[in-house]
Amino acid sequence: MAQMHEIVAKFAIKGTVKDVNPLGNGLINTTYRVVTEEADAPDYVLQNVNNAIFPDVDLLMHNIVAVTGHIRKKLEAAGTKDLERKVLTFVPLRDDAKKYYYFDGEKYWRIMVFIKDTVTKSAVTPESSYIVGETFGDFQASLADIPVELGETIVDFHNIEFRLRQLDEAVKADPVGRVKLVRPLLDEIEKRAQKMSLGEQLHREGKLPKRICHCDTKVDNILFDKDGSVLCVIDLDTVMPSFVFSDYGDFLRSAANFVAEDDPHYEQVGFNMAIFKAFTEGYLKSARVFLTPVEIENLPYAAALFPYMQLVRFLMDYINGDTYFKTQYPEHNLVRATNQYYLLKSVEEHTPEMQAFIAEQLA
Ligand code: GN1
Ligand code: MG
Repeated sequence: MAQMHEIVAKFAIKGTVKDVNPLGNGLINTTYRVVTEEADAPDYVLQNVNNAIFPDVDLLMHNIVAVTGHIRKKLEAAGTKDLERKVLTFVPLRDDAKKYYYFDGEKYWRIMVFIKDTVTKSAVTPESSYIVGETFGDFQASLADIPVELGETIVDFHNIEFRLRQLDEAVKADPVGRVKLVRPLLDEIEKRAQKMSLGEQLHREGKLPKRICHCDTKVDNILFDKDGSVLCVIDLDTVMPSFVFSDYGDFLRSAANFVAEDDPHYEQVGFNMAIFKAFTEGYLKSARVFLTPVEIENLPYAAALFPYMQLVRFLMDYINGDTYFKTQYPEHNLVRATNQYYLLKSVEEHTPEMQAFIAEQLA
C-alpha cells in the first residue's frame, strides 16, 4: 500500500494516513477507505476512476464538483443541520486547489470525505422508498437551476437506440462464440425494440426534455442514516443531462425487484408494487411541480425501460466476453441479463395497475 500513501499525499487532506483498505462493491470503479490517525481528522474515500468507461475524467470531475457545490449552497441557504453528511465533499490537490483529481501516469484518482455512521442497503421498505422518491425528485429539482452546463460523462449512456445498436454489433462480431447460447433472449429484445425507443422518439419530436439526472439511482447509491432517513446520493459519475426516466426507472429496477439483479432464482424475480407505489408517491410529491404531462404519463414506460436497457447491456457484455461489468463467475452477466428479463416481464404485467395508481395520485 506504499504507493497508495503516495497518491493520498497529493491531496489536501487533514491528518496523517494510518491505513488504506478496500471498500464497497461497485461494478465500475475501485474504492478504498483512507483511515487517519487523529480523532479530529475525518477518514476519506479514495477512488480510482475507471478511465476505460469514463474517457473524460476532467469533464466528469468538473460535473461532480459543480453538482456537489450547488447542492451544498442550497442546503446551507436552507439552514440544513448535519450538512457535512448530506452532500459529498471532494478534496482538491495540495498544489492546485482548482484540481480535484490526480493522474499518476496510468490511473486517475480522487478523494472525498468519508461520511461516518452511514448504512447502505440493497433492499428497501415501502417507507424508505417513499423518502428515496422524494429525495430523487428533490435532487432533480435542486439541479434544475445549476448555473453551469454539464457534459455527458458517457455519451449516449441511457440512449436505448444506441444500446441496441451496440448489441447488434456485438452479435455480428460474436467474439467469444456465445451468441448461439442467447438466441431466445435476443428475440425477446428484438420484439420490444420499437416500443422501448419511445423516449428517444419523443425527444426528437421536441416533446421530451433532458434534465440533470443522477443516472445510476440504485439503492446502494444512497447513504442512509442509522434511523433509516436519507443522508445523500453518492456515486455521481453519471450525473448528466438525461430524461427524468433515468432516475425514476433505474431506481425501481433495483429496488422494486424482489431479489438482487444477479439472483439466479428467476422464479423469485418480480416487480414489487408496494415499493413502486411508495416510491412513486414520494417522487411525485417533490417532482410534480416541474414534470410535464408527457413525463408523468410515461413513468410506467420508464419502469419497463430500465430492466430492458440493463438486459441489453448485461447481455451485450456477456456476448463480448465480459469486458465491461466486473463478474465473479463466467455466466454472471448471463444470469444478470436473464434476471432483468424476468423483471421486465413482471413490470409489463403491472402496467395497467401502475397507470391507474399514477392517475389516482394526480386526481
Ligand atoms: C454500474 O458501478 P455501479 O454498480 O454503480 C453501471 C450502471 C448499471 C449498474 C448495474 C457507469 O453501476 O449503469 O445500472 O452497474 N454504471 C456504469 O448494477 O455503466
Ligand atoms: Mg454506479
